[in-house]
Amino acid sequence: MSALPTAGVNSVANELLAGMIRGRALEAAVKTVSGFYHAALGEEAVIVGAFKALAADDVGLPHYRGAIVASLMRGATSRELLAGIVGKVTGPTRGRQRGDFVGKFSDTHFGLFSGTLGPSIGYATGSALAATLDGSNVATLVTFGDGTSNSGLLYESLNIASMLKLPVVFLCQNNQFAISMPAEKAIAGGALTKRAEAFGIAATLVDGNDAMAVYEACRTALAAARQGAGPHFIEARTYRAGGHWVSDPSAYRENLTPEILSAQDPITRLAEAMIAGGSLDEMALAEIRKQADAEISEAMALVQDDPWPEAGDVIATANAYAV
Ligand SMILES: Cc1ncc(C[n+]2csc(CCOP(=O)(O)OP(=O)(O)O)c2C)c(N)n1
Repeated sequence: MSALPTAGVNSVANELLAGMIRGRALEAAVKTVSGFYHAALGEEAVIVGAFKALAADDVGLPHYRGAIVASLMRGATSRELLAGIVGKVTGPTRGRQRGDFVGKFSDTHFGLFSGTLGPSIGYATGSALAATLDGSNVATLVTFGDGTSNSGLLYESLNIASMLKLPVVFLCQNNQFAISMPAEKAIAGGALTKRAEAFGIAATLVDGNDAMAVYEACRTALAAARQGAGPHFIEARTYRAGGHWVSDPSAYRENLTPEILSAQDPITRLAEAMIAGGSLDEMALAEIRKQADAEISEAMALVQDDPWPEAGDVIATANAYAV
């Protein structure tokens, strides 16, 4: 069971719970139209906790897995995100690029520009450098997987972020797999926090299935970064409850039992903690689920009727995000 939210933060707990339920419903809808979607099933606490912790002006760069859930947390609508997946003109790229890895772009939110993993860590560091040069009070958060944590760019970024005390939070969404490669067979030295500490960066290991714990760790690190404390590294240890993509049967995994999955499930854990603490009851939980399902089915129905892009518009520009 998750740590019980303390008094005064029940509204945050409610938003985290609703965010995870909406995110899961959104991804369930995506699964009906794309077998190659890389779902964040089981990892919602990391995404929702981290992106809820951002202030409106902060910059967020989500890992590709769950990027649409991160976008949802930053105000994108389920309709535009689904349109982005299906490729309709109502999507963030107006049908020019499939939206699985990106969600919605804005001045403060950047999904992956391509399927290449790692560069967003460098972009985040650049964003934090820009904030420092501008004298602005903006922090940047970037999330990436355990596989991506072996990218050399992370270590260049940790180095410069530490030397220049940049306001950036590096968060590893450690779901313990990179496709079929278990993290324990790919990450030398065990805890990733030790790597960050070697660069003089404060580092925290957090239970990635506890949305409140992720939220608190990120909120604290972002606030400190805004006040000039420099970078912070967070490893949020979670669990990829499904395959690498939704049609991957995960034949290489032996421990994917329903018992393990339900014991770790971040939605169940937060809901149970809230029910035990008296800030939620079964009826309210059912209502949150009902509203999320209704929102997503309505969005999907609208997207089905949305127009496809004109061929000329799709090929007219190399920049999928150009207006
Ligand atoms: C630079 C780069 N190398 C390899 C790949 C191929 N690839 C796609 S997903 C993936 C696994 C990434 O693992 P992780 O960072 O742990 O993220 P997860 O898929 O577990 O969320 C790999 C290796 C890639 N997209 N980019």
